[in-house]
Amino acid sequence: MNLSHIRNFSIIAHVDHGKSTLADRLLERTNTIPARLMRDQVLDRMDLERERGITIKMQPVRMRYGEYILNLIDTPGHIDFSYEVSRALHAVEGVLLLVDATQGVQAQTLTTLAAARAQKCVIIPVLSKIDSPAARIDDVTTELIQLLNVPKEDILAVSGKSGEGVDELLEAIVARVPPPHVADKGDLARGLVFDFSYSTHRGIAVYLRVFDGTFRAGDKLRFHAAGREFSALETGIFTPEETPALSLSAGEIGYIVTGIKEPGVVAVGDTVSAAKGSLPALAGYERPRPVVWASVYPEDQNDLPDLRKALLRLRLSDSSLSFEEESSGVLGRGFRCGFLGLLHLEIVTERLKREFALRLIVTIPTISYRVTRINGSQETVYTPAKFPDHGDIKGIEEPWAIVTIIAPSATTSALVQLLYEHEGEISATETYPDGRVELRAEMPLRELMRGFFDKLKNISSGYASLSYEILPLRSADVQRLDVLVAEEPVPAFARVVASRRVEEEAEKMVERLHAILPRQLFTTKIQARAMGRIISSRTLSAARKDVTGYLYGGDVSRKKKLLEKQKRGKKKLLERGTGRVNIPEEVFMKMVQASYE
Ligand SMILES: Nc1nc2c(ncn2[C@@H]2O[C@H](COP(=O)(O)OP(=O)(O)OP(=O)(O)O)[C@@H](O)[C@H]2O)c(=O)[nH]1
Ligand SMILES: [Mg+2]
Repeated sequence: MNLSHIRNFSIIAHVDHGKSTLADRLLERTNTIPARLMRDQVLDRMDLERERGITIKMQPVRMRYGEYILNLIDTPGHIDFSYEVSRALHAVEGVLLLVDATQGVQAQTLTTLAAARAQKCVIIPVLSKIDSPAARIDDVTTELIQLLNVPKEDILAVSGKSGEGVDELLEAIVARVPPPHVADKGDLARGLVFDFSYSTHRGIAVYLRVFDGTFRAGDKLRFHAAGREFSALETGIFTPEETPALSLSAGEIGYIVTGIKEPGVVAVGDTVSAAKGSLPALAGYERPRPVVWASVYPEDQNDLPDLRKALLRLRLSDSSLSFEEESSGVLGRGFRCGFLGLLHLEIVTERLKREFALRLIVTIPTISYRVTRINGSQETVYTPAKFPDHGDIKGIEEPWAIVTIIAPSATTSALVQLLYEHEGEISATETYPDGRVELRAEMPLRELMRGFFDKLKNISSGYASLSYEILPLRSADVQRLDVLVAEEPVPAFARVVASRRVEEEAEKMVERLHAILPRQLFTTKIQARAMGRIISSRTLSAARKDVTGYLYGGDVSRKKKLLEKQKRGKKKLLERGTGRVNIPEEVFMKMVQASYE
């Protein structure tokens, strides 16, 4: 393969700005996908992607354009999947930075642009959706000129609907994206793993960008970090299906089938090279740091091994997922999982349910805290029930985030108010040519995860966009809040909340439980406790309930059956940790389960 004829590029943009639709047109013009197989956003191959109309996973595909080979990687726009974008950027020399002409520059435009610059990718600015009657081509062009400091002629304009501008775009890709640079290191092959796929009979296929030499089927290869050797079963390219090719050479993007079946061996960011070679590992990428945690339990404990298998399998197609086994007295054994955001959490649990037919309990997501105890020892706590007693704590730290919000100017005052309510500290503001404001603020991650996105959507009628990056830990003023039923704390109901909101939260939780907990045979106190003090309390009056009362006459066996059932119920409630009160399953679930409304 002549290197000067290869172009590797990625499409990056804010969510919904038309990346996958533009990819459709590129695939069409290059006859990569036959017309009969073409459909909207054809690279969105997962059911969930198609149903929700969003891209979740990056997708590489190779196209032929005249004498050129174009390797395109389509990326997701949603912030929760930015790890996909960052990995894609390691494999390419250029990006199409798409900006929706009806929307203008949005928060993720800025974040993905910064990521592409950090990778030294050539940036081709492209206005999208220019066919739309709502397109503001001149305004948005001006925005891009300001943002990128480029002449107007550098900005392309396309429609993924009509195909307008796509031919010019293909020419620009060839002209502006540099061919891959390959240092002459002789014949030794070396590549960087950016993704995987898995199939039961062939095991793991690694997706990689080749930087040196040539890979062929039969080669003896080695993973550097994993320290594992294997024999390449097949090399190939993406059409977008995995399609065998005789070899993969420096500068190309493709896959190698490894035959390795056990999960957990191969990681993205690892280097694959000739087993006997002496080339050092390529600079990989950091594992992403989870932002929120939630526990996932099988509804039926017998499904635990299946859930473990499913998580390991899912991690092969989602390398940002992390998890470890844990047990909770109440829910049995399960997994504490780390996610890159709330949408990521939702997508992962949905995939576990669908792709692996599992019935799951997912707990309310929380963030992590770094706690220093009185004796000086430090730990990261990501389960509220494990948060130490207040008397044992010397200091607490929590992650902060810097958020970038772009919003219509009419919402500015509501936005400032919202930021204030969420402990946000505004650090910079800027006004765009079209009057929109860009606002940067620092705030505790905890506050960002407390419904901030939804509230932002509401106050801006959906016109604001948000992006964020995690900052180092800062000192936190938070407390553990416990809920007690009949004077006994229920560990699974514990939460960590801001000191200034502890009373409000306490009231809310007590109210909620009071409203849904059935009356018991005795008067039952429902309380919330923080810093060793009861700060909210309600009393549930007693209800006398005789389970056999309505059975008159002599149906002894039925009566017995009911009593048996009652006994079993008692046993279950003992297992639930509060000996005196039966917290029915559905009440329990309402209190601990995540809900996405
Ligand atoms: N009018 C018009 N609509 C478009 C165009 N391109 C995309 N759309 C619409 O915009 C929406 C989003 O398109 P996608 O191609 O899925 O956007 P995306 O950038 O891939 O979205 P994510 O991958 O989720 O970030 C869809 O409803 C498309 O039909 C275009 O050129 N013109
Ligand atoms: Mg997409």
